Amino acid sequence: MSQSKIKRRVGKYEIGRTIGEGTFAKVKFARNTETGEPVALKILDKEKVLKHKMAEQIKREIATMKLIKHPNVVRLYEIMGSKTKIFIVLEYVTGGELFDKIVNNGRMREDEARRYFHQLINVVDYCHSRGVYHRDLKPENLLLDAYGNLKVSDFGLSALSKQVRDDGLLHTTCGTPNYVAPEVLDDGGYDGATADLWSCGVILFVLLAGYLPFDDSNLMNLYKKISAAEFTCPPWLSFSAMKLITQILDPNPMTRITIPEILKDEWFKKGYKPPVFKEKDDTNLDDVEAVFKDYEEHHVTEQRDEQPTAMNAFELISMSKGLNLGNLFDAEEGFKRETRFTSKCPANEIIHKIEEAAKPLGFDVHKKNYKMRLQNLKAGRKGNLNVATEIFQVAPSLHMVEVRKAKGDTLEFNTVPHDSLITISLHFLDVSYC
Ligand code: ISQ
Repeated sequence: MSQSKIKRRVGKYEIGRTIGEGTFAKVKFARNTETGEPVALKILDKEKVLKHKMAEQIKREIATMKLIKHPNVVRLYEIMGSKTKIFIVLEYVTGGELFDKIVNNGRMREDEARRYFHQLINVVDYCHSRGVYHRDLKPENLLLDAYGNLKVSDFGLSALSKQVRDDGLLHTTCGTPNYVAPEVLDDGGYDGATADLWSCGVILFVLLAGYLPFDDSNLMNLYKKISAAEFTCPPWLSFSAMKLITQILDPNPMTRITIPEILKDEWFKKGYKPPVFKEKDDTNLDDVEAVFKDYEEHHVTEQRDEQPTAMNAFELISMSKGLNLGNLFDAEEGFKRETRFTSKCPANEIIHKIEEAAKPLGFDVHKKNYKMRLQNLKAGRKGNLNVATEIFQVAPSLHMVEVRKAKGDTLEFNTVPHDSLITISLHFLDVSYC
């Protein structure tokens, strides 16, 4: 927050707030200034990509992704490069993460879970038939559009889910591997198709049970449970759902059920409609070539305009889900990947109160201008939980505080300690939710 706001532009895109973060990429909300269309902009640091010798893999994966056009996959529109960065322009979806539904409402009814599972299997089948494997299917990659349809992100971009650990080396899995197939954990080479199916089985289990099939605070025990496929179905599961899950969560990839077999399964077949979509094959890969050959004449310019504005009503609306102002002011919505509230307190006081609330909860607090990063030193299920907060001025005496998961587990973010932090901050501040 400041009296003047920096507006960043990359080529024809005006860059907004951060909506996601990973090791190699930051995802920002952006708007195409020519068409007004909102997009998600994945920003990679060229130096980081080169340092880890990932340019070839990322180039190959981006080129493949451009060819994937499926109604349930987040579209990759184009890629651009500047002197120091690579920008991947993606479809922007507004419905949040699928698993927020579980966090807010608990497990799903079988018909609802089946509808999402149909869409997931359709995507996985389509991508596998084109030789594209996800290799990191997990809740963060399962988004929803404004109509409640599944949109899988990062299909084929497995390089971006690699992690740089403290040893400086790249690792494919990081934190606890709740969704990862046993053969992937074994590290002895695996087939991408059967491994993706295992992750689909874990996802189906969570939708129907409301909790994970394999979980243990001790990593070794968790590995053992996954390797032995040691899980128990909850008593409310129908026999046919239980049968399908058991066939998917088969620790032996050679005998694990295949997609053609799933399509014939009794539980799966109920209400299934094969996907119908028109695929226009007008994809051009010149932009991918230009970025990775680093043609200077193709570099987009990064501009920063100093604007004497605080956040206006349009920006506020754009931060709510779609154009639904109800979401902006609905206090009952519960906690998600991000939560916003407003306060009439001065910005410095808001920062001070959040810091006061965060420290006893085990957060290490880093402050920079009106942004804060709260790092939970007690490791969560997916490594340290990081929470980013940012303060925006909405009116001279009104601020909006955004609290966002920066790293870690969605389920954990939505329970302790994030909600304790918000509850305590709310107690100190004169607030209402956005
Ligand atoms: C598209 N829309 C919203 C959020 C996103 C996060 C990551 C990748 C794509 C996205």
